[in-house]
Amino acid sequence: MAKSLTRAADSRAPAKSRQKQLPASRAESRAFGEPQGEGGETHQIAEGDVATLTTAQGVPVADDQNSLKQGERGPTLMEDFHFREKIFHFDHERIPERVVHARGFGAHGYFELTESLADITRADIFQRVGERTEAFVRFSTVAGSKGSADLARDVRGFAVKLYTKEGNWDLVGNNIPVFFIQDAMKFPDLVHAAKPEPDRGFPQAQTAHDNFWDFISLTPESMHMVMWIMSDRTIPRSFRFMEGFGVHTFRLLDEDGRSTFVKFHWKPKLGLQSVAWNEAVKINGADPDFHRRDLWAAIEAGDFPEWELGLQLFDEEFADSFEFDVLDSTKIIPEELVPIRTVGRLVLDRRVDNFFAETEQVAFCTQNIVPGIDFTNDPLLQGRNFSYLDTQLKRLGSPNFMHLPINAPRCPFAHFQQDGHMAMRNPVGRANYEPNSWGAGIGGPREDPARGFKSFAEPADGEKLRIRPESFADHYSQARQFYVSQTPIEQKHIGDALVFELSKVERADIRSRMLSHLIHIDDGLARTVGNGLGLALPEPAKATRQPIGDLPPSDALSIVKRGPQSFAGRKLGLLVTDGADAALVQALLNAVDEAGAMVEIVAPKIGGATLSDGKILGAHQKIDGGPSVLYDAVAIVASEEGGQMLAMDAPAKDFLTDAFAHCKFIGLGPGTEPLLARTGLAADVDDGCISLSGKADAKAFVAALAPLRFWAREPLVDLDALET
Ligand code: HDE
Repeated sequence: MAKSLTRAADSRAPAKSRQKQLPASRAESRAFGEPQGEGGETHQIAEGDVATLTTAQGVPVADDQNSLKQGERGPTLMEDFHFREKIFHFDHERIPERVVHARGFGAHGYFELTESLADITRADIFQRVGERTEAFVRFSTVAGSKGSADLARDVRGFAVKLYTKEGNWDLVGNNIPVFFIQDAMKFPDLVHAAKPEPDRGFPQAQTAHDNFWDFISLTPESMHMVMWIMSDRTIPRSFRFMEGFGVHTFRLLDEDGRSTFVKFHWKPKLGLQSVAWNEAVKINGADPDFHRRDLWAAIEAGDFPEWELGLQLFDEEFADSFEFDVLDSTKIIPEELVPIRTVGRLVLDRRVDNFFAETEQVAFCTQNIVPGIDFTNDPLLQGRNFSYLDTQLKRLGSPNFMHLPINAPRCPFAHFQQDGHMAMRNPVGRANYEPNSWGAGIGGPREDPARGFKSFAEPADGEKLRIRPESFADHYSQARQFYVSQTPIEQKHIGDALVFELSKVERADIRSRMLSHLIHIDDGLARTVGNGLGLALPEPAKATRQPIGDLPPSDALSIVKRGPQSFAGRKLGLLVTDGADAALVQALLNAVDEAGAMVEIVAPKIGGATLSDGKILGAHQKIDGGPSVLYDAVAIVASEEGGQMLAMDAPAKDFLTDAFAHCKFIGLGPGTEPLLARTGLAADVDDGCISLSGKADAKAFVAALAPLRFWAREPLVDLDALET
């Protein structure tokens, strides 16, 4: 039986039976209300046991339905400690959401080293090939609130906490390798401009408004980032199909303190994939939790998402000869110039048990680094090193946030920090200061000059200045390099996105100012956007430095060029009706399963469809709840009567027309002619619409899904294409 069907059953199984699928060690350690008692012993709930409800103080509760009243219809009594405790705790359930990256989703996993870096760094995590280090990863959008939709056009956070044997290392990155600004001083301005406008409190989770583009158009250093955020990178298909980047240049330090510069890259095993903008808008309505659900479902199904860790390593000599400053976070180092060395893999194999305890309370801090890794003077990174610790105190409310299990190191730790709100683990022993003469045991820990963290001995001298270095001054060359590295369809999407966003900007002078920058990036792009906005090209913006016009294109910057090789990890939406050809349906399920992909059955009724063999095939979605935007590709298999029915159903028609408009591959099985006729698509059937006349066609159909989209169709279904 195909994976999908097992999965459907799983997702509806009661919590207890799902628990059984967890790795044995975790299932065993699951406890109710742990830890309790000094020895940390826990009250395990055995299979079949029902725990007695208690107050937080452990008092058994007799009645949790009614508050204590004076008389049958009388006032509620103050002495009802159970009621007061329950409401008090409820009233305090919320903590401040993150000021940025509020909407996120996390999962546990591990990092495994595949190549030793012992000659380059003393970092313990990079020493022994095959060794695994526990990891927690949180993906996020940046601008939206906690409750905003997943498919906002936005940068995605890609924050990785690695619980190494020598302390926690947080690599707090994004899915885009550059940033908007060069100096942390401008971060509050950038975020204010991107967030809802302060007088009206909207728009939510969108950059398509005046304040954002006003700030951006007045900040030329953001132009490289603008190319990335207007590309399909900001509407990823799921977290599993995104790259991650450490963004800044860091240092690796060997035993002797010698430094090698490094940039960190996460490369998804499944390749890169994004959705179309019109699709993103509709996904947000159909399933605002699309990305969360995807990660959760993949892990539950055992399709563990995986990334390779790649390093770009280079020395001072390269840094000095490179056209741009390696401390400038608005620049990349093209992979063609410094190739990526793959040294490990990151696998996410365990979902969280509790969203709040883990995903919400996890506290990433860029200054969490370990011996063998160090910062550079990138002014953005330096500012971040202040900001993250500060924000965690505000958000989590206590300097003891590292006592929370998700934030605590997994290696031994010992220090003299004590007390404060929620201190769960004060140091034991007689001495809480150092130096002391109390000796081993009660005297507490001592520093270790050999093993301890040492900063790179970078010479620093100079005047105190508030300036932007001259070496940061070129804002357009790499923006152009990104643009010319894209395939024509991706270039079109960048143009479309700019026209869409700027069309939401009310002030024409802001639109025009943006155009004045685009002229420096690409003349054709500037004309396309000007045309799309109905705006004449203005004078070019004043450039602080003359751009380098001929940086070579880099294939690594294109999603399409780095797309997947197969349908693995993707999802087919299979629309069936009563009487549909059972052999064909089964062949499709098998072929998708063999490809390592998933299927969701969509049917007119959630109870499923009775196929031609008389058996009922359960549905995952009723057709109104399973629009084609939720799938990477679709197929329709109907009976003659079922096909007639679909042809008069608006959601069924949308299923087909949206899939067509979003350039998806469409499997057209028996019974689809009436639907094609009623939607007016009969004459438009192209090579992306693949006929499924019987079970023999299933394998070839799934093999054809590898490129994911039939982009050749886009110019025929999109008005913007006519205008370029
Ligand atoms: Fe962040 N950023 N950031 N940021 N950032 C936060 O920390 C900040 C920047 C990134 O899943 C905050 O815990 C400053 C670049 C991620 O919990 C805050 C500057 C990159 C996450 C903060 C930057 C990031 C954050 C808000 C400019 C990519 C989510 C909540 C110098 C390399 C982590 C929090 C998670 C979160 C400050 C710029 C990535 C306020 C001052 C560049 C993935 O501390």
